[in-house]
Amino acid sequence: MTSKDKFFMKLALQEASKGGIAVYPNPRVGAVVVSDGKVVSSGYHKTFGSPHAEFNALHNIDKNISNATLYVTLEPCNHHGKTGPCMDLIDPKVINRVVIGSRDPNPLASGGLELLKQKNIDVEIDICADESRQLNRRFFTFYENKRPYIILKIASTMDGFIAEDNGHSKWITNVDSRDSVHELRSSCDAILVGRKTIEKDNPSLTSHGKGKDPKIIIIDKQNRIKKSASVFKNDPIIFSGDRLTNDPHVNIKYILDTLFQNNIQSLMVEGGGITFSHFIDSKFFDELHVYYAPKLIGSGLPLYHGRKSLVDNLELKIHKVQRFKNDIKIIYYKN
Ligand code: AOF
Ligand code: ZN
Repeated sequence: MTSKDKFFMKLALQEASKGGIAVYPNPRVGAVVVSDGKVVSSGYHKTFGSPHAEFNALHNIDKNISNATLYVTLEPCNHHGKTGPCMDLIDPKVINRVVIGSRDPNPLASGGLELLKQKNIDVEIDICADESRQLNRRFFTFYENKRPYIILKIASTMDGFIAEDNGHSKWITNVDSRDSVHELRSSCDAILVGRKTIEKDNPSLTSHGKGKDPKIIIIDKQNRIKKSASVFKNDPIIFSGDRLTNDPHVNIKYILDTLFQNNIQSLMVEGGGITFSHFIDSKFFDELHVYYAPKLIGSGLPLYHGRKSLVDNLELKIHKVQRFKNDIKIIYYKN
């Protein structure tokens, strides 16, 4: 690694982050070409299905340069997907060194690293790997853990209740908070709730026009859900008694395996309290989004139904605190 490698990789990461949500479910990838210590070209993956970062950085560089270094935040792909393999674009006469942020965890696309070495190109790996992985948390979690990236969302009063004693939870938080939930839904491939949430609130679980709607997943262990519920307009997937056991942990594992097989890269879990608690206890989650509204109700359904002590560590760290008028949202990342 040269002292400049991190510097140029950070530029490639800046390129990658321009990709935004439009590349999803692909990762955000950026590339920079450096010749004689100067950046001569750069590019990033712009939208799902469009050319990869390497193509955008390499396709119009001066072919007469030599000994250039390509910095790319993800291992160049070696597969025919929506576009050709990026490996084929890397000409050893022009590029004699490739610096890679992180290996590609997608087994269909990886393998570029070995091919670069076969082409006698110098390869450096894991330069700013943490940043590259952070930028694509959902993508890496999906392929490495073989399950969707999981966001748990809960809305609570200041005294820690998620509904009144009768189960009613419309509305704890304000309109702005709820708008932000609809946006979050639109960024996820699927949304999961327990049957009771459907019965108590009859939610649509859509993005309310904020973007695409997530696939709806319902846990209904006793096969009791009524087909008149609003969610049935959107053809939900129901996990019911014949596929579930008495062990919530086993059930969650089974549901996540099924969603992984169905290419669901991100899952939002929107309650209720029991489903939320089972996910917390199973430790199958990556982000926890808690909305707090300045309301006190004294009694009601608690946010958490499990049993823990003050010494139990949930391994959460605050990623972001947001304000929606008088509501507060805390986004925690699980380490
Ligand atoms: C790269 N450079 O800029 C990106 C890569 O469906 P496709 O053909 O676009 O391929 C998507 C896969 O390619 C994606 O899952 C990931 O493994 C890799 N993405 N690779 O070399 C890029 N976006
Ligand atoms: Zn590629």
